[in-house]
Amino acid sequence: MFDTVLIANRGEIALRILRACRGLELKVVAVYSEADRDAPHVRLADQALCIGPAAPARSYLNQAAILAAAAVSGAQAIHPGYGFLSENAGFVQRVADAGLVFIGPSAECIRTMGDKVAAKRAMRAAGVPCVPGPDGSLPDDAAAVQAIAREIGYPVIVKAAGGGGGRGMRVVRDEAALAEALALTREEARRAFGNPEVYIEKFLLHPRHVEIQVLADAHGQALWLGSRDCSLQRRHQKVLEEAPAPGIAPAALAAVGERCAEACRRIGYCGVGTFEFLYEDGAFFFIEMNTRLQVEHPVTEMTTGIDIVQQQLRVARGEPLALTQAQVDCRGHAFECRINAEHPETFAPSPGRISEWRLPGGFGVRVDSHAAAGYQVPPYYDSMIGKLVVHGATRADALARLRLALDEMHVGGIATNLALHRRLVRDGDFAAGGVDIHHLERWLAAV
Ligand code: MV4
Repeated sequence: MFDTVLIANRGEIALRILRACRGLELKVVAVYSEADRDAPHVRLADQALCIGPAAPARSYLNQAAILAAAAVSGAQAIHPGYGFLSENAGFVQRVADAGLVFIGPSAECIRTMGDKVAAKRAMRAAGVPCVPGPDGSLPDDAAAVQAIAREIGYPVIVKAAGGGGGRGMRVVRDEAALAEALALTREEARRAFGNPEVYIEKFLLHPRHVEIQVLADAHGQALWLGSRDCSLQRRHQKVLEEAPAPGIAPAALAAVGERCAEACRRIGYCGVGTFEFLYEDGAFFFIEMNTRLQVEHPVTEMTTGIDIVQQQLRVARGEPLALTQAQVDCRGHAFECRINAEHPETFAPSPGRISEWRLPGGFGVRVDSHAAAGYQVPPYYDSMIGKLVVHGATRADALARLRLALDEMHVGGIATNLALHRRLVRDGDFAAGGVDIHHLERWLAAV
């Protein structure tokens, strides 16, 4: 079906995808910006094409340049990685129209999930538990909205249908603040997403962010690959993730996981995806679905033993899933620390030349990174330079291994968040497991 894959991404994920392609004996075409000439995946690829200047809008987001690179290189498939064009339904359509395979779900599935109102309606209809609130977007009539909010009960949250990932939302504490919040969110949504539609939900005060990884083929089969807890975040940027979500009964996870897999079957989903939930007081509430490979996929790989990127390539190739739900066995516990080139106090990006790069190792330790000694971290992109992933038989074993690995790791020449991770993994609340989405910001304010 295809034997050559174009990787429309950069950094650690481009290298990760290249390795998965190699494992399936697929040829690789790298596309790179002028800032990424010396990237390792560019060197390792069978062919490499420069697609433009450093600015993402002129390279990794330049759809015409990427399609042209596929045409001249003979690539028959495009892997978008995460970010950039990975959830752009228009791009997926153009890829299909060019007779190429997009390694990911259909444009239609991406479009549905990109509209958070449509996504929630589809998931509720498929039996996925959602945050309390009406199924549609809000009317213009202020009195009608007041009645809806009263019915839900304050506090509520107003969210843009075109938003997601923390963009375009506003918490409303009481009726007095409702009208203005609604108007502001609508106006922001119109400007930022070109869609003024907004919807309303009960605002949960202390939830955890728990997500379910799914994998579906083009033949109507779908699996869930366990849970992850991504509650440790700052300003909607995840910092440290783990699998499985700690302290939740396996039967409760299985119940929600089964709902997610069934929802995939219902909407004809193909590829990998993630159902994001808020988890509070023992209940799951769906908020959004990500229709891409995620940064934190390795913790799921470590606990299931499944190469998620290879599976993604296989289902895109039209292969039926070769494993059943009963064969998905989540073993032990895994953590991932996102290693960022950033100032330890201000969190401002800290690009520059890496002078020293010492990696940890040993049993159960994995580092996904494109960096090395001498590597120049460009200022144009995300500041993540690698992911430290550890696995252990139990959460305590994995945490002990993580502490040692963080102590072993050393990056010189640029500022990183390694010191933050070292302190965080010694925090008593984190060690106990199950902290909420506000924990990290509270902790940072206190220390
Ligand atoms: C919420 C919420 C509380 N109640 N929805 C933020 C990102 C976007 N995916 C949804 N978000 C939230 N939605 C209701 N009804 C709290 C958040 C939220 C959050 C969610 C997940 C991870 C981190 C977060 C940080 C702040 C707020």
